Amino acid sequence: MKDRLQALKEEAASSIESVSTLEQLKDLRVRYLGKKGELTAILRGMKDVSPEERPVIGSLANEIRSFLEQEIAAKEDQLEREALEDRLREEKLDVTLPGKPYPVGSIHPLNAVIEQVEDIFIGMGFEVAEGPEVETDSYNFEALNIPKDHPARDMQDSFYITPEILLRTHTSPVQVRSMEAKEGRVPVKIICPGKVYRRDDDDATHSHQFTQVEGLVVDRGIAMSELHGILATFAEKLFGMKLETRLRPSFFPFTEPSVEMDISCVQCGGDGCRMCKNSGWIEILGAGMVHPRVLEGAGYDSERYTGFAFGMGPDRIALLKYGIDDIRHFYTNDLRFLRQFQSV
Ligand code: FA5
Repeated sequence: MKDRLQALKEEAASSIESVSTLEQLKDLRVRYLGKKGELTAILRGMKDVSPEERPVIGSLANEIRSFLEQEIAAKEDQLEREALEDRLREEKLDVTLPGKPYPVGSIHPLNAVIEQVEDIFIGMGFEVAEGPEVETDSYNFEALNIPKDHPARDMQDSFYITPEILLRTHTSPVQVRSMEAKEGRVPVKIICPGKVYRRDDDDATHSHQFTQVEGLVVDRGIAMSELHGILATFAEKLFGMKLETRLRPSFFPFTEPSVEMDISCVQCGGDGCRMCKNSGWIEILGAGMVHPRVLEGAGYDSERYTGFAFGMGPDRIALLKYGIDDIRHFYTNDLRFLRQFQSV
């Protein structure tokens, strides 16, 4: 019996040694140490062993059992460690590999200019107002002192929806809407960016749909000098350089006096180049003191209050700022064009 036990020990030890999976090891444990296992089967023959030999055989059997249990536990440890190492090897991440490039959009150059304009005026205490793009003839023209026979009211110049409703031709109706909303209170200090529409033929500097930013300040004692100061500060901030500015007399039915503001050419600094048509100056906006009739019409006593207004075209400003040669690039969504403004 001793020999059988010894042989079992050796056979089991070598089987344990040679298994390569945890499954196989489990089978071996059942085969040698289980209730119906080989060691138990040998011990069943104890009844035939002489009483003197029984304790010897018994202790040998226990020794073999605990030896095999230790061997199995050690093998189990080893197989588990190997399995873990295999998994780590398979799941290893190479963090130095370049990532998948996901296309990221960017701000459209026109919107970038509008956002910059907004930031500058907000920094000077203005609020951003909004108004409808589909506007009444009354707000777009009448309330702005634009008489019935003004050429802008011609069907050839504006997009009419009905005789009384049209796509706004400028952002100036928001002047009137903002004053009405304030119900006679001061100060009124707003800018209004937005889309406008005119029946202009599209070319390098004209679009039938373009953007404008309107500005309006109404308070006691507002003078032309404030208009010039604010707009000159704005222009320098927008172009990020020292600039000369000048006001030239102009005409708008809703401002009196009316002016256009020129800045020294951002390309040549005033010496004369193609961009400024050799004049050294570039016009960037129209402005003026709000006409008393417009103030009165919107509920403000023109004897007590004065104001100034201005309107500019971000499309043309963006052409200047980024040296773009054709306004139509802004509206044709050519990715080759738009991708050049990723960092703007
Ligand atoms: C006006 O529209 C006035 N409402 C501006 C104003 C507001 C004056 C407040 C005084 C007080 P004007 O028609 O000049 O003005 O247009 C203003 C700007 O819009 C122009 O300087 C130009 O930059 C831009 N603009 C005009 N027509 C077009 C067009 N077809 N395409 C692109 N930009 C245009």
